Formats: sequence, structure tokens, C-alpha cells
Amino acid sequence: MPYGSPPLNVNPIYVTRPNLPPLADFLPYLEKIWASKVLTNNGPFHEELEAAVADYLGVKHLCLVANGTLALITSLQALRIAGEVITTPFSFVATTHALHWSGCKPVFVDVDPETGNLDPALIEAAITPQTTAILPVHVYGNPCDVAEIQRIAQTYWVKVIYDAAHTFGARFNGESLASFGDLAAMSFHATKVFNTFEGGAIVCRDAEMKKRIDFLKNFGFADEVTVVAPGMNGKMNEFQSALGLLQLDHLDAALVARERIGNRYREGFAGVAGLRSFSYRAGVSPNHAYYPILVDGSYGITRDALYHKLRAHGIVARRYFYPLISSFPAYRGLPSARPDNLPVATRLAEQVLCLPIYPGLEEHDQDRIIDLVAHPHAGVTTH
Ligand code: T4K
Repeated sequence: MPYGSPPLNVNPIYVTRPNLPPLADFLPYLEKIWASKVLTNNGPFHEELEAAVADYLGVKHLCLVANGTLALITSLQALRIAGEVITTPFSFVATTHALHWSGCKPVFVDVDPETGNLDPALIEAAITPQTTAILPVHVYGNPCDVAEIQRIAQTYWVKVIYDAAHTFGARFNGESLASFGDLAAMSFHATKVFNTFEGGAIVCRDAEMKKRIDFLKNFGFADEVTVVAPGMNGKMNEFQSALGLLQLDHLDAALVARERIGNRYREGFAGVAGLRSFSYRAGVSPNHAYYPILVDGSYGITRDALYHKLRAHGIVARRYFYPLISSFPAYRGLPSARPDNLPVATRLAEQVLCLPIYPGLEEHDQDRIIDLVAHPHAGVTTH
């Protein structure tokens, strides 16, 4: 079960719902899979989707993978990243787990209060002779300062792997947000703007790197008898790929619906004391993957009180990303994980709440959410 199902006799409104095409449209794909008996290992739907996603994003080289976490781990392996990697604590825990699974040491750096993304002004001070890469996240699909991060990476001769899990459909200066960095790891999880049940992709810069990643995601096989590296099983299967092909047809409409919902929230919350959202960087066409709000001391009630109030009304908002990754037992002993090293991220994690946003969200439900959020003291129930 997804987290956060409220024990209520009302239909909950979740932070997101997967966008799904009509079931009837999926059946012909299933019939083809049954007829061919090709279920996985780079079958025809996989090949077709890989080309179609690259085309949609406007990138030349892309590898489909089974999920976003494997996209991150495979990216780190493909570039042979080792030693220390500079990253953000304000993300989903998979970002740092990928470093752990690759034997790298995460070095947490604080974030920019306006975007929630890694603060480039603080990166250089965290670089040591052991640093081999930077792993920033375009959090909520809002671009990092890609130019400055690139400058730092070139100066110190380190790689940049973007966690681009939230970026599908977002563009920056006319380019897909997944086209920046040495590699970008995307997620096509059920909760994402574009979903293939589970799934993901790695955007890379040239055909040689694509070949390397294709080997890595298939146990390291270069051909039937040659294993060139200790790869893993990171392949996207034919069911996921078939769904992806269908989803692409519905994506532009989904992005329009998300934008409409995002704009209605923005209008609904204008002028509410103690409430703000992150700022979009100039040049971005956002994908409205999430609708995070930040609740400060002048709002009237705390972020957690608002979270519980909404739940009492059947609205399952989520505190992405709280707790900070750096506070989890696996990472809190790291010197860079100290809260005094991460004051902005610590504050944002205590203030943030992601409101429901997905194409099927009904206007009257959104109006209810807006009303409850815009009036902190209305609808509070005592337990
Ligand atoms: N990097 C970043 C920055 C990420 O955000 C993520 C994933 C990754 C890497 C790793 O990518 P993947 O390996 O997952 O491809 C969810 C997702 O599981 C996770 O993919 C996502 N980030 C993260 C931000 O959110 P939970 O634990 O909050 O999911 P859950 O199950 O509580 O679902 C949220 C809501 O969505 C539910 O309340 C209802 C709805 N839902 C969910 C699922 C799974 C459905 O309606 N149907 C469903 O099948 O982590």
C-alpha cells in the first residue's frame, strides 16, 4: 500500500495519482506481447520507446532502465565514480542510497532557499582531492544552476550526474532539463509526470557511453560470451515499454492539466501570510510535477498542523522532502550531515508540504484544498 492512506470513510485525495491511458488501448499491446513471447531483454517495444522518448525529449542518446534508482547507480558505475561525491540532502532518499550502493561517500552541501536545489556557491568549499563527482537534483523539476555547476566541474575536473527524476517534460532555455550534465538519471515511477509503472532512463552524451550503459544494465554482456564489466539487471521490460509508448500520446495534455492546477493554487494562495513557494529559475518551462508550499512562523499554524488538518479532511499532502536524507541513521554520522552545515535544507524540510497535483484532480476538490490551506484556522478538528 502507498504510504499515507488515511483511515477515513471519505475518498482520500492523494498527493498524486498515476496518469493511465484507457485500458482498452493497452490490450492490443498485451496481445502482441503474448503472441511474440518476447517479455524483456531489449524487445521491440523497448527499442521503440527508447527512440520515442529520446525524440520527445529532443536528446540524441538515451538508455531505458528498470527504475530511477538503477538509473542513478548505473550512471555512477558507467563513469566509474568513486571516493567523495557532493550532493544535496533535500531529495528523496534514493539519491544518496545510489551513492551508498556504489561505494561512494556522500558529502552533503546546503541548498538555495529560493529553489531548494544545491547551492553552487557552497560547492567549491566542499571539494577535496577525493571528490570525483557532483550529484545535484533538479528538485520538483526546477533547474539547478547548471551553468555554474558545469563551471565548477570543469575547474576541478569532476563529473556531474544530475538526478533528473522529476524532470520529464520540463525544459530549460528550450532544452529538456534532462539534457544537462555528463549523465542525467530519470524516473518513470507511477508517481511521476510520465510513468511506465516503474521505470527510468539515463540521458548520455554520445554513442560510446550509451553502449557502455547498455552493457552495464544487462549484466555487463557485450555479446553472448563476453562480459566486459560487473553489470546488473537494470532492463526495462516490454510491459513497461508498451505502457510508455501509450503514455507519450497523453503527455502534452497531462502537462497542460498540471499547469492549470498549478496556476489555480498560485492564484488561490496569493497574499496568504506565511505561505510561499519555490521560485522558478528564469528560462524554465516547468512540468508542475509537484506543488510544494513553504509554511513559515507567520502562517498561524505549523506545517505539521496543516498536514494533519488536511489529512483529517481526507487530503493526503506529503512532506517531500522531510526528514532530510542527512538525518537518516545510515548518513547522520557523516561530518557533512550536521544540521549546522545544512541550515537552509533543515529549515525547508521543516516548512515544506507538497499538495495534490495530477491531471484527474477535480476543480471542486482543489477548491476545497485551497480553502483549507488559505485559511489556517478553518477546519481544524480537535482530537
Ligand atoms: N531521485 C528522486 C529525486 C526521486 O524523487 C526518486 C523517487 C528517485 C530518485 C528514485 O526513483 P525510482 O527508483 O522510484 O524510480 C514516491 C515514489 O515511490 C518515488 O518514486 C518518488 N521518488 C518519491 C518522491 O515518491 P513514496 O514512498 O512517497 O510513494 P507512495 O507509495 O507513498 O505514493 C505517493 C502517493 O501516490 C500515494 O499516496 C498514492 C499515489 N500512488 C502511488 C503509487 C505507488 C498511487 O495512486 N498509485 C501507486 O501505484 O515515494
